[in-house]
Amino acid sequence: REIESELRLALQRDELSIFFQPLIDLETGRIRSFEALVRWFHPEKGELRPDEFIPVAEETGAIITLGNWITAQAAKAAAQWPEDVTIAVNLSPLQIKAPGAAMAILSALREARLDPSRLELEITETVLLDHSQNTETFINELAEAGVRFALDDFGTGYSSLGYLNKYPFSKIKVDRSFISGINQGKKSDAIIRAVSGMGQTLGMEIVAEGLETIEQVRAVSEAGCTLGQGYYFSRPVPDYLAAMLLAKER
Ligand code: G
Ligand code: G
Ligand code: G
Ligand code: MN
Ligand code: NA
Repeated sequence: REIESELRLALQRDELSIFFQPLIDLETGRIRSFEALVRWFHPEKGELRPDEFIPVAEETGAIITLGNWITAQAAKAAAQWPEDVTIAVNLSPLQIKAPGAAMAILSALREARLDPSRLELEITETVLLDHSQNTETFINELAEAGVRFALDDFGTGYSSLGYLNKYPFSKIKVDRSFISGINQGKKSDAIIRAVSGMGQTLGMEIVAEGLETIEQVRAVSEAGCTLGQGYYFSRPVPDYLAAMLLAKER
């Protein structure tokens, strides 16, 4: 396919870049973390979203090189930030199962001189579904080194409590479909409240993602979420703007 060969070239031509979206402490209003989100600026097609090319990279195996590059770039950017600000990186299931996956992440951290505790890996429940030994080893090895884990898109998959018991997640990210359901006469408010209560009990932070309005921010704070992310606070921005957002508040 066209996009397949173009993606190979994009890697060589520096058409990819990492954007950063802040996670805001809902109590203090300060930035606690940024999520790394990859972007592809195609010379003819303009900006391509990860939904359009990550699946292609997964099919072709390019996700391994691409994923390692993303982690390395994200770690380098985070190394420039204040020490209490962390970086979150999304992982594809294929990345986790690749041989040497944990090692690649640890060496990216070493190279960037970023403490492992400042990296958070976002994984979705689908990753955990097949109960692969590789996945378990990957998570345990990195957790041992101090890397944190966040369960992404929570509520869209199986939402198994078994995963929360088995793996050392420090955050649960409530999927934005629940946030957009707030005040819509749906049960979203109650679900967010229940997940927050569970998180509190388990010592995990609950992130509300996709916050677009002040009403949503108020509702999720009220429901017990401790962190918020979304266009209400900031869109994903390039590294120099992320640094400026941090400089402004410190
Ligand atoms: O730049 P660095 O040495 O960290 O790159 C490691 C690998 O990541 C290389 O094999 C490179 O081809 C690949 N890679 C993936 N995406 C990009 C990109 O957008 N730019 C560059 N320079 N390398 C990329
Ligand atoms: O950035 P955007 O909201 O368009 O992201 C769309 C989807 O692509 C999300 O599910 C997000 O997790 C995923 N995504 C964004 N950046 C990365 C990345 O660097 N690696 C992987 N594996 N997925 C990403
Ligand atoms: O699957 P994941 O949660 O990693 O996806 C993050 C995606 O959500 C990114 O593509 C990002 O651009 C998008 N996003 C971030 N904030 C908002 C928001 O407030 N509204 C909407 N609609 N999308 C958002
Ligand atoms: Mn994510
Ligand atoms: Na998510």
